[in-house]
Amino acid sequence: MSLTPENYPKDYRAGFTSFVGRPNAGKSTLTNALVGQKVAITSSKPQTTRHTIRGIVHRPEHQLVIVDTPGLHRPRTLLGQRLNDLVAETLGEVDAVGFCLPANEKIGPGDKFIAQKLGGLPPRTPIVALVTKTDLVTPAQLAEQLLAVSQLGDELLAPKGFAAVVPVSAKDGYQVEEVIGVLAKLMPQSPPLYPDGELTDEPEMKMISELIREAALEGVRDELPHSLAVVVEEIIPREDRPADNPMVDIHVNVFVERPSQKSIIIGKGGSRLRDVGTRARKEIEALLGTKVYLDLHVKVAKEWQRDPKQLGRLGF
Ligand SMILES: Nc1nc2c(ncn2[C@@H]2O[C@H](COP(=O)(O)OP(=O)(O)OP(=O)(O)O)[C@@H](O)[C@H]2O)c(=O)[nH]1
Ligand SMILES: [Mg+2]
Repeated sequence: MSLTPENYPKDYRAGFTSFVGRPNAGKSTLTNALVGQKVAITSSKPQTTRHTIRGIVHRPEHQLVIVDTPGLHRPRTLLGQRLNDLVAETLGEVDAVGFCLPANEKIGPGDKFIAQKLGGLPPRTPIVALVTKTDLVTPAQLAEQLLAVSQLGDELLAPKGFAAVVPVSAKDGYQVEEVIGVLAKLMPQSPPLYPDGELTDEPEMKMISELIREAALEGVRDELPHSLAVVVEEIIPREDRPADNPMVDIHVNVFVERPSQKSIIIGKGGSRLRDVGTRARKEIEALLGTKVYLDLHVKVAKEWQRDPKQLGRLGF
């Protein structure tokens, strides 16, 4: 029998945990691993996540709503500022925080900056340190990092420190279930917040634009990842298709900030853009369960990351 708000175990727990951390700390990859399906795009480029994404973890005894957030960093543009504000807002509304720190990188000023912010949260919000990417270090290095992380908590989150320090690898699945268990214990007793089987509340349009941005991020460098924005303009079911083999046309604008970036994205004779389209299309077809024709247009939106009007138009 499936779980409903009327029928659930008496000691059932459900609530929200926000993942925060520096750009690239592994927040989105861990969110996907906990949910068991891709709900957030990931990449080796910093600032991949640009909005909060909810991923829902269902277990018989509890439901965990993970709120993945953009990486916190010293902002250099209006976009950066808006992303930091978004994270700060989110932190006020959750039952617990998962602070992600990569096992393979020394704790730096960026992490201390975040720990200080977390120190300013209401004292009842428990903060769990999640030491990510453990597959990249030796057991000795991991032990050292766990100690350093605990010390960071004792220093900057006094008097409580971290509620727990949990090593995890989203890549090989090490301790993924453990993370769910530790966080679930910190959730309040509550009926389920989402229906059984619902894994995210991301709108389809948003998921599609994100999958295209993920494909476009691959292989670009320097400023370009930051300059990319993707907007799905229309999704139109193709007419005259057999009922058992439908197809949709998806019209998409890919924005960059400079004409030179436009040529990079398009590539020689359009080869790079075609490649991005092919990779994104496969993922979108899997998501929608129908054949897809992707129509990608690259446009220049000058300095959009610094321009309030254009940021608004792009949904920030
Ligand atoms: N080896 C290894 N790599 C990982 C693991 N988790 C994440 N990564 C890699 O780390 C990079 C960053 O991962 P993301 O999940 O996008 O990081 P993020 O914290 O969401 O980054 P932003 O959204 O930019 O703040 C990607 O290249 C991932 O493949 C892990 O457990 N092991
Ligand atoms: Mg992310």
